[in-house]
Amino acid sequence: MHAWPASEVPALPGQGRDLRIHDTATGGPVTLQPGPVARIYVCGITPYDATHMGHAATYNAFDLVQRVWLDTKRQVHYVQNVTDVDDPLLERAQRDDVDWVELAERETTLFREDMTALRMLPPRHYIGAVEAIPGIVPLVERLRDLGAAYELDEDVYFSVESDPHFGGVSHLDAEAMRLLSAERGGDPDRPGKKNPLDPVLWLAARDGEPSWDGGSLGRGRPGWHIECVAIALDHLGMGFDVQGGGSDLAFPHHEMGASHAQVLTGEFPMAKAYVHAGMVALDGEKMSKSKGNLVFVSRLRRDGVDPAAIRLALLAHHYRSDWEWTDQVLQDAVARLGRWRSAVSRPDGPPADALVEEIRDALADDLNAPASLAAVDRWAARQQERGGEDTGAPGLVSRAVDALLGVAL
Ligand code: 5CA
Ligand code: ZN
Repeated sequence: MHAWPASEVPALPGQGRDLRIHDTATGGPVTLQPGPVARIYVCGITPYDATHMGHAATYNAFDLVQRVWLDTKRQVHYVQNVTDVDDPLLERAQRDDVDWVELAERETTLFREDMTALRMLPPRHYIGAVEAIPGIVPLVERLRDLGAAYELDEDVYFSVESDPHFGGVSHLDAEAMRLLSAERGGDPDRPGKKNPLDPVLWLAARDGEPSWDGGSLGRGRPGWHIECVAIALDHLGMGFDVQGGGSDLAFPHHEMGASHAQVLTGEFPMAKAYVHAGMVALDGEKMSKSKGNLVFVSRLRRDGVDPAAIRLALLAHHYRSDWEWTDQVLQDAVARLGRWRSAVSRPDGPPADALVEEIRDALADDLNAPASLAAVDRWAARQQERGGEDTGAPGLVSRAVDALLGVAL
């Protein structure tokens, strides 16, 4: 699949710091020291509805990861998937009586437009589940040959007990895992499974559902976790730097994915850090396509909201906190954007070299975007109160805010 166009990242004087980030697996901060090419996999959308503020907040967090790395003069190899075949997509297509392929294409197109408008850097490889199927089948076959997968009726399941590290991403107890598995696409109550948590790797063809040639597995379609593993291993290999997504992906998705990959390769760990963004809520409940309590990026754009203000609204919250979208959040962001634009449009201002370092320090410290906004606020306020004589400062601030925060002033 094609991704979306990249916005330019201005070069800044000096160099940023190595990123220290919270890792769900170890439960604490890790300082990542990638090679010259940092490797990141971020789980993509299931395209059955438009991009909402929750999605946008999660992609914003991982966009910042890339910007911090780019500022350390590394390259970034970023991979993202599109879950363009899965139960929720097929169910929505059936409910609305639309073709599932058309639904997925339409929503993926809209997602690309939203990401472009928000200046999110595009992945180098943007891969759909359907196009990944030829790579998924041999992995499932290999898991079966290793004794880590078994058949139930004609479906193929992964045996979680085959990975000695299973549980090491989310650290949940069995009961919590069971509940979350039932909530998030698993089938813990299906009779005949070796362990109720075992996730499906390959689902045999069902009437009225799309299916593909699965070689020795028979016709069918892939399970959710193996999709991301196949794409990540194909394009990044084991031991990549960051596996990212919202906190609702820690279990089962990232737990299962890590186990699949670790059993397949015999290597540990799949990722050096498992990074999870908090959940954005609306009216007290997690924003979710299944609940329908959504604020869409595309809707705000259609209403004339500047995408830079949407981005500032996201940046005003620490990526790890759960927060609530309100009109006030947006109004505050619009006001801040106005103040910043007016500040950088003046011919001079207070020197800004220290500000650039403050933004760098804040972001390198577990992506503390709110602290970086506060630093820019202070510079703009100082300029407003006392002016300044540095003619290079407004341009430098504008470039730093663009390069490090993805906000075009
Ligand atoms: N296709 C799978 C991942 S392989 C999937 O979870 N798709 S999704 O469309 O449901 O979500 C896309 C990303 O947005 C995931 O990282 C998910 O954790 C995140 N996300 C979903 N809802 C919210 C929310 N309310 N707040 C923050 N992030 C969210
Ligand atoms: Zn995924």
